[in-house]
Amino acid sequence: MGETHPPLRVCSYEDRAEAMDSLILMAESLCAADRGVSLHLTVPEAPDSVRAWARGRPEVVLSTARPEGVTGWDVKPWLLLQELNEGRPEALWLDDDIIVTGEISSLVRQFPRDSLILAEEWVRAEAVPASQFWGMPAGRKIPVVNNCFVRTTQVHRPFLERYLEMAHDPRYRATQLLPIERRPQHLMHDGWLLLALLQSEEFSYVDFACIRRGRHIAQCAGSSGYRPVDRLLDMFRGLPPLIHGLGRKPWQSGREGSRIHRFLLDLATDVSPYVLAARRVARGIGMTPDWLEARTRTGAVLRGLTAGHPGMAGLPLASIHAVGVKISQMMGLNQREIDSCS
Ligand SMILES: [Mn+2]
Repeated sequence: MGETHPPLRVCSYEDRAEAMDSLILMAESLCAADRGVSLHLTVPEAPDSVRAWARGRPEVVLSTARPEGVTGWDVKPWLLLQELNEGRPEALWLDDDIIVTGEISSLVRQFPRDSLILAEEWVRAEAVPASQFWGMPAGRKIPVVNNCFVRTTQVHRPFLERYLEMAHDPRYRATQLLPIERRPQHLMHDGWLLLALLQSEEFSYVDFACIRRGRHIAQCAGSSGYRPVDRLLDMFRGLPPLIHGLGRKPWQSGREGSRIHRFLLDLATDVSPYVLAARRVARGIGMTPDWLEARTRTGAVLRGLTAGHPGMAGLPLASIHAVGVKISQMMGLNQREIDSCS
């Protein structure tokens, strides 16, 4: 007889009106793909669309009050601590720009019980030293990780409390008001608070692991965060259980740049694995947001030829892009470029 586990508690948060569709699509995809989770969504003043969706899913708890003193900047440690403080053995933060296509509760079980589980970044790079700024001597070198996926257990409470404290720091808060290109590296976004803690001597005892880019999560940054070889293999082994639409959001229409630049961005959006996976979920529940429609004729053709397969439609573009990325890696990709996609 197999071991039985309590449902894995997943939490997420959204307070931007333009991101409500993506929140519903993440939540719907998670509940449909994984019977082993319970989902706690915190959506201050949730619109009717979110309330109506949640009513149809008994495994979902929707909190509509704004937690006191919580903003978009410190929400992750705050929500995770809330779940752990209520006595749950573990809690997982999941970004809402993700589509879930497989069980993540069983994915989590593949890792050591008390590992802090994060996600591999779309590129491999070592994180610049960030702990010294916080007065913490460095203890170890770590790779840049992506905190779209943060699985914590009771042993991580001191870590999360410090993370929350750092998120309240006025120096961090002031930096978050600056445009991204003016922020120093070590204060770029809340992921860097987590990296600083992991680097520090004080928290060097925290055992952390990452879900794998490609096999476990498609990190859809530009066209090749989800590599051509993985796209081909996934035709046979199935899509990765998580598809993350990091970087530019398809519901934000950028109109800057030259005509060709705009065309390429629109085309990349049309064949984005995140957008195509989101479209499948939306169809299943009769949702038709504009941002899932093709913007270019080429994109519509590629979708048609591949029956809208999330990995295949973008394969030609990803292959061209992968060559470009190889060249920039040989020339030394700088960290700011990596960060601008988180
Ligand atoms: Mn994200």
